[in-house]
This record gives sequence, C-alpha cells and structure tokens, in this order.
Amino acid sequence: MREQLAALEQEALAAIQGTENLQTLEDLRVRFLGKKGEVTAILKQMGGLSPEERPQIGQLANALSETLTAALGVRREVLEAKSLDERLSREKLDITIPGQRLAVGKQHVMMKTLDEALDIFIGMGFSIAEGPEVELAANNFDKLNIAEGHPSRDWGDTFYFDADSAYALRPQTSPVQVRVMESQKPPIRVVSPGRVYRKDEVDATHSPMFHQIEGLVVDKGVTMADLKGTLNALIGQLYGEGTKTRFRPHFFPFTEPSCEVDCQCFKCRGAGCPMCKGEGWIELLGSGMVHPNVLRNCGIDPEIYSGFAFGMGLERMTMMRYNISDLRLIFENDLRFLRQF
Ligand code: 2NL
Repeated sequence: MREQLAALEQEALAAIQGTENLQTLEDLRVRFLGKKGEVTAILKQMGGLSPEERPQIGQLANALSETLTAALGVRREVLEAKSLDERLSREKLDITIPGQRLAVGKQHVMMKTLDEALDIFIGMGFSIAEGPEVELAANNFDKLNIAEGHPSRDWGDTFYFDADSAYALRPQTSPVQVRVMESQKPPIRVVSPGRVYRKDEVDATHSPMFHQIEGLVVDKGVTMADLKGTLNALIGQLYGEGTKTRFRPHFFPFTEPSCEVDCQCFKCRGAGCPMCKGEGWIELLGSGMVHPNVLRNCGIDPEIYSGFAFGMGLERMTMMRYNISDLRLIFENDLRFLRQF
C-alpha cells in the first residue's frame, strides 16, 4: 500500500505539472481527490490493514492529500496568471489610433425663431398649448365660424382623411385654442405653435406643410387696445423697440373686427426696397377680436367675456430674420445651409 501511495503521488504530481489548462486541472482534482477519487479509493481499502499499519497508512494518505491540494493550488495560480496575460495581450488597446469624431447637431434655424418668439410670449404671461395635427372638422372649421361651403374647407385646399370630411390635417393651429377654451375657464392667455397643412404647390414662398404660432387672450373687458398693445410689444421685441406698425382692416371668419398687422420695413426703414417690394411695409400677422360665435361655440359667454387672437407664419418670419430667399431651403435639410445659423 505504501508503494501504491508513492506511485500515485508520482503520477498525480506529473499530471498536475503537465496540464496546460484550468479545466484539465479541475478534472485532475476530481480524479485524485474527489469522493470517488483514487486517493479516497485507497483509504477505503484500509479496512484490510493490521491495527499497527492503519494509522501509518492513514497519515501517509492524508499527507498525500495535502501535497496534491498544494500542488493543484500552485498550478492553478500559474495557469490563471498565464490566462490573464494572454487576455491582456489579446485585448490590448492601441491608444494611438485616432478616435471617431462625434457629429454634434444644432438647433434648426426655424426652431431658433420659434424659441425666440415663445420667450417673448412667456415674458408677457402666455402659456404654451399644443394639440393634435389630425383634427376634427368641427374644431378646424365649425367652431371657428367657418361655414360649410367656405373656400378653406374645400377638398382642393385641405387634406381630409375620410369621405365625410370629418377629419383633416389642421390647416391652422386655432383648433388647439378651441380645445383650450373648451377645457379651461377665462382668464386665458395661450400661444399654440405647431405644424399646419394646406394643399399648396411647393415654390419659393409656399409649402403644403408649414409652421404657425397662434395666440389667444380671453378675459372680462379685453379690447382692441389690448390687441394693439400686445402685438406692438411683440413686434418691438422681435424687430427693435420703436419699430412702427400698421393695423389694416381685414376679414377672417373667426374674428370681428379683424386686421392684418404690418411693420415698417426693417431694411429700408419705410423708403421702399426689394425686401418690402417697394411698399415700405412688411405684412407680419393676422389678428382680430374673437368672434362672439366662436366664444359661444366653445362654451364661453360672449356677454361676459371678450378676447383677441392672432396668427403668424414661422417660415416667413425666419426668412426675413435670416435673409433666406427660398422657403424650400428650410425643409431640404442640406447641412451646408443649416450649419450657417
Ligand atoms: C392668418 C392669421 C389668425 C386667428 C388666427 C383665432 C383663433 C381662435 C379664435 C379666433 Cl380660437 N381666432 N386665430 C385669428 C386671426 C388671425 O391667423 O393670417 N390666418 C389665416
């Protein structure tokens, strides 16, 4: 039995030294020291030994166990270090390779105009309201006092979704304000920015999709003076304090009275130039006192409340501010153009 143990030690140590990977090393541990391992097998035969020999052999067997455990541990450390070295050299980073430059985007030129305008409105106490781009004809037209048969309801002008003309892409953001009036009590002070859609052919000044900001104020005792004061303040902040304005009578179905608002040409100061087509004035927006029918349609009593509203196109404003000659440039997303702003 002594010889058996000695032979086993030789064999096991050689195998442990000779192994090159951690899995084989674990297999060896099981083979020699496991519950059904070879050392255990020898110990189980000790029943046949004499009482004098039994403790001696037992001691030898235990010593062999310890020797092998130690040898396995040493080998494990060696192999683990080796495998770590291999991984480190395989995964080595070459920090001299040039990095990939991140393409940093920037705000779109029209959103700059929008942010600027919204800042001014927020400064005057307005909040911002948004709503769906696919709207009920009721909100797009009926409640805004735009009667059946009005040209803007025509299939040639509006993008409808169904044969009954019940749903359409909103042709202005007024329906957002209809929703505000139906869901909030006066005083109301909101602006609604967003995309609007009309069946226009694309050219230098038209696009079937464009952006608008509309504004609405409803309270007791709101008059045309509030409209003028608010819009003059807006134009003063947009184009410089003291910019002259002109309120021309106009017609909209949803306001009465209505007016279009011009400012004195900021390029020629009124003398007449290509910018204002020799007029000396530039048309900026449409506005008016909210029609009593509109207030009533939205659940507000026109005997108690009055209001004013206005709407303006963002593309035109952007084109004037940044001297852009063709509206299509704004939507073509040519980075050479967009990076300028
Ligand atoms: C334009 C100018 C305008 C409004 C929009 C409005 C909204 C409600 C009630 C009354 Cl909820 N009016 N919006 C008023 C005047 C002008 O837009 O040139 N539109 C074609």
